Amino acid sequence: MDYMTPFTRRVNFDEGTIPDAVAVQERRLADLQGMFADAAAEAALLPTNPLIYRVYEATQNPAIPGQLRYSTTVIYPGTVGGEYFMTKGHYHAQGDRAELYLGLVGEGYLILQTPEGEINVQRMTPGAAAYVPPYWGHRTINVGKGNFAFFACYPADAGYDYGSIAQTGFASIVVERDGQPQVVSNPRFRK
Ligand code: PAN
Ligand code: ZN
Repeated sequence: MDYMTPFTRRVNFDEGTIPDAVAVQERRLADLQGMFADAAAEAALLPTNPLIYRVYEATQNPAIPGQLRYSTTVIYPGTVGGEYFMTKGHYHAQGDRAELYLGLVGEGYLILQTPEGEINVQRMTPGAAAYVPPYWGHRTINVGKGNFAFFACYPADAGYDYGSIAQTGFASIVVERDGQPQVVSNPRFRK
């Protein structure tokens, strides 16, 4: 038996970062082009191409059954035409793979959607352990004034299907109304 060597990575609970991450991915507005409901507001912001979020990957564990990977995501505060900064969102390429999120810093929403377009929203604050069941697409949204960060642990072979979300969007979006987050239907949702 070729045993894998155990290891530990430290999560910074104040920042929501993984300082010794094996990879850090940056997602800017250009990477989310076409995903915000207000196309004009998105186009107006595009020249400055703001940083929306970073993903700190703790591992590059092999993408095979039985292995796990874990990471943190830090979403910066801001809106595009009143719609809060958010992740691209995805289904798992292997749809039956679940995932666990744990809120670390700030306040966010986890919005989930079935392939049939059913929506579910979970509020995430530090300590909230939110379960993403098999088959639900998922996106996180920073609805606070500061950074929103969470930890994620998922089967290493889950993979990412970004294409479905890029095509249809989520049926609901989260916008700022009178300074408060509000879940409203997405005018650009294509089923
Ligand atoms: C998370 C996400 C991370 C970034 O680790 O990948 O928060 O979101 P996007 O992948 O949608 O850009 C996860 O759900 N992994 O499966
Ligand atoms: Zn996922």
